[in-house]
Amino acid sequence: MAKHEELPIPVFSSLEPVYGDGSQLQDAQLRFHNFKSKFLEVFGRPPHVFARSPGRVNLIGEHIDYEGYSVLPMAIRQDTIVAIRKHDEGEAEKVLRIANVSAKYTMCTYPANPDQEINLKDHKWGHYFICGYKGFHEYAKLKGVDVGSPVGLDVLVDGTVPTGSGLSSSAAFVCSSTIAIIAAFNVNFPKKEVAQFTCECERHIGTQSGGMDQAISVMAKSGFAELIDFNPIRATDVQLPSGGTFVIANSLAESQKAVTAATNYNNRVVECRLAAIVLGIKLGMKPEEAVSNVKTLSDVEGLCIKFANSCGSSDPVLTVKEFLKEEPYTAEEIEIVTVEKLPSIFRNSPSSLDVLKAAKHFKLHQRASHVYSEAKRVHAFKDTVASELSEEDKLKKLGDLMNESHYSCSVFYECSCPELEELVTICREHGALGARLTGAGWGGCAVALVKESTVPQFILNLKERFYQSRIEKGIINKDDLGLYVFASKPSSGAAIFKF
Ligand code: NG1
Repeated sequence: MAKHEELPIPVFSSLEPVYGDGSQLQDAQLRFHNFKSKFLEVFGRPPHVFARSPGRVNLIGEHIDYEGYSVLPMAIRQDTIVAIRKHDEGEAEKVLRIANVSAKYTMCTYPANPDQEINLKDHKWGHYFICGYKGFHEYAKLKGVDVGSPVGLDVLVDGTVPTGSGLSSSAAFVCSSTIAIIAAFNVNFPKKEVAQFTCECERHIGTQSGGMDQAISVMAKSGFAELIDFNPIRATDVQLPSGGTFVIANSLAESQKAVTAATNYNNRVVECRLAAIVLGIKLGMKPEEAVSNVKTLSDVEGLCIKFANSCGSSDPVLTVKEFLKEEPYTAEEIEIVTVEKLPSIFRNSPSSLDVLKAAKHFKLHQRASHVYSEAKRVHAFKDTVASELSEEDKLKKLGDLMNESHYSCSVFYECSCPELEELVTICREHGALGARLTGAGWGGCAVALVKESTVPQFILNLKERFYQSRIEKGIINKDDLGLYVFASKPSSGAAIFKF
């Protein structure tokens, strides 16, 4: 039997396989009914096909996917749905019209040219669709699939993943767009290939994205979290212990990842690369060789472990402590080691050059310590789930790992913020076995592991301690609370619907 990730994106003729048969299905039926009507109203013709892709919550393994390390997310029920109509070749207007059911997002129009550049200086929500459009064409070309000459597309989008919340609304949007385009062109590809090229094409938006979000959105299976490995992409089912529930709580601080990329997300990617190059050189590589071959901390992990072994340990963090100083490095200090100027090292990556312009110093010790220790926690989490421990002990150990992960994100990776710190503390004070920021951070959501039987009370406590004052200040509406704090079960991955 073909492995799960080698199967194509599933095509369904009804909503049940994705939305089940309970109240979620009823909501979905109404949503798709209204969605179809809206499409007709906006474009005057019905859509040919629909696609959906879910958001995700990352349980553990933060900011390590782009360093080549495995992560452990699960898909959530919130998703993005896309309806699409591909124009006939004869239709005059060769434009992509991208509309949204939410009035907040006005229609975006782009030429049908797949080679167009995305204007990053003028950030528009429709740019994410263009990432998928470009990605599809790039991949089809690579695979020798003839897609004909460019034609217009009418597209309608409806997303329920809150934006800027660390639940991967961007990947849900890019993946559902790409999959809708795939379906509109009547082709399909294995899930692992879609996961790979949607990751690459989301980088057109300017973030040096790691691949976790697209991988889980495309490859998720209902009822399971997934251990996602990279190079090559692989998903292994992880059955979570039944007595625990993951509660997601929004800190209400919006993280604008694309806008703050140069000082936050991409900055960390650059710092990790520099840490890896410096470690490589200190552990015996020639500077030239390290600069051209070392891309990620996983590339020099072997060298770090070898050194650690010589000290009677197997922990790469020991090597980091030995060879990278705790004080932040200046560019000049790093250049003495690399024997090459930083702008020259990153000359092929405009977004990294933006990082160098914005950065005053580089915290190599802290970033590398986080990455190596977090990579270990992911495996400890997976091993705990599979262990013979009692359920009680398992949940406790998983909670501890989540707490350690948060500490490392907050202190070493500095991707938390005051609102997330407050929320995580409140979660722990009210019985969470563990709580941590999830996703890129700098705002967005926390995820807490809570005993199933205490979930309703836990959510009530969060409401009182965290949300009530924000409701009173008018930051959120009390009727919307369910959008900001909810328990989540692992949902299924991307799908195409042909009704
Ligand atoms: P968010 O911003 O939460 O969707 C981002 C990256 C991930 C991963 C996490 C941090 C994108 C699309 N996603 O997720 O690949 O690096 O941050 O673990 O950039």
